[in-house]
Amino acid sequence: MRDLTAVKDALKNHQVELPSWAFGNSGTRFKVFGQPGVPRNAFEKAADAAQVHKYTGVAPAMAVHIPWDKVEDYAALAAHARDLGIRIGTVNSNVFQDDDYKLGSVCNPDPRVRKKALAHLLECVDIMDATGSRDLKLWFADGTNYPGQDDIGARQDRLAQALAAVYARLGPDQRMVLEYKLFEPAFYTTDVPDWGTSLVHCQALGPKALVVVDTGHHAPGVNIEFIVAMLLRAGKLGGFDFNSRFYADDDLMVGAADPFQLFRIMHEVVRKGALAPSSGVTFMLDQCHNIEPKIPGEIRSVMNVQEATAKALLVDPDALAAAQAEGDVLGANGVLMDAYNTDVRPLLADLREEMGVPRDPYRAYLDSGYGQKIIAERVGGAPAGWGA
Ligand code: RM4
Ligand code: MN
Repeated sequence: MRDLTAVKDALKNHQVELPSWAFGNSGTRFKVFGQPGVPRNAFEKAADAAQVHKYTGVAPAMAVHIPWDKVEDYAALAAHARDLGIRIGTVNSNVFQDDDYKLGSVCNPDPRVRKKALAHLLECVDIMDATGSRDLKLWFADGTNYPGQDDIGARQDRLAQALAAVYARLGPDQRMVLEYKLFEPAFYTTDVPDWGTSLVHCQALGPKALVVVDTGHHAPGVNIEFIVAMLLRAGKLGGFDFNSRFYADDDLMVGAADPFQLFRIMHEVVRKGALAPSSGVTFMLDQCHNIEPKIPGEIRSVMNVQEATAKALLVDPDALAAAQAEGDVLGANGVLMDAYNTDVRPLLADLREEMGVPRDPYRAYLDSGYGQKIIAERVGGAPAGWGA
């Protein structure tokens, strides 16, 4: 039996960061389906993110995506977030939506395009200075579609050069996190396709460069918790982009497709003491709500992360260690499954009551009338979406 006070304390301190873009319109590769009441700008996105925090109590940061969240005054955006009880988190760069980037950004064979991409990344660090954000998230759509299209090694050299320039620009408390994705939009080579490539670059750069694991960015069947264990062992796990996928990068709500995988990942995190904010691991969501309502979708995801985390915290470490040491295969697996099969929803409801938030955040939000209010108020203007 685990000490429930310790489990609850760990859960109270565990924070989930929300992506601003989850509140705007998004879609599939074929169609963006607009929804009424979506934010028109980053200020309104922060208001929606603050709702998720209000009802869950554990989501006090909103990541921004530049230029989707471009504003005149980033310090004012940060102040607005603070007034709403949240903060601006990770700054996500975007070097994949400009005509110039057809053949890549920082790996592009054209030095003019590389320079332009680097200037954007450096601008993102300026924004971090203004918002007080710690992390710059880098994801590159760079790659090639045809054998012979470009030199694989030369592209890595160009990448390393750009990363080094960004690294040199980071302040003492700032970090850069490099995300990988196995394929798409490039289908022959992708310049940062896997955690190994990301890790090699981060290790060459230094302690302020870390790997970010987007759970949707792997081939089916990949053991993500193994990657997590390896990165934690190397002190190189910067954070997660949580979502679910049935195929690849579906960006569905985390814990929707495979809650057991999420539990296994959180078990590695808990086991390595990486749950608390002081561990430096960011637990971010990276989702697109195309057919589901956005704020409830984020609330559901936060609750799914909490359920997986609570179950991971319920694993009895002594019983597990003893079974492992004895080579008791079924006993060790049983310890894990006992925790996974525990219904933690009553525990989480009690925890929320202690924290002063509703026992059922999802229902409380639906009953609050906020969804109807923004539909009535946000009339006119251009709804925020994937376009810059
Ligand atoms: C990418 C990647 C990034 C996200 C963009 C929108 O596939 O997951 O994290 O910023 O999509
Ligand atoms: Mn991502």
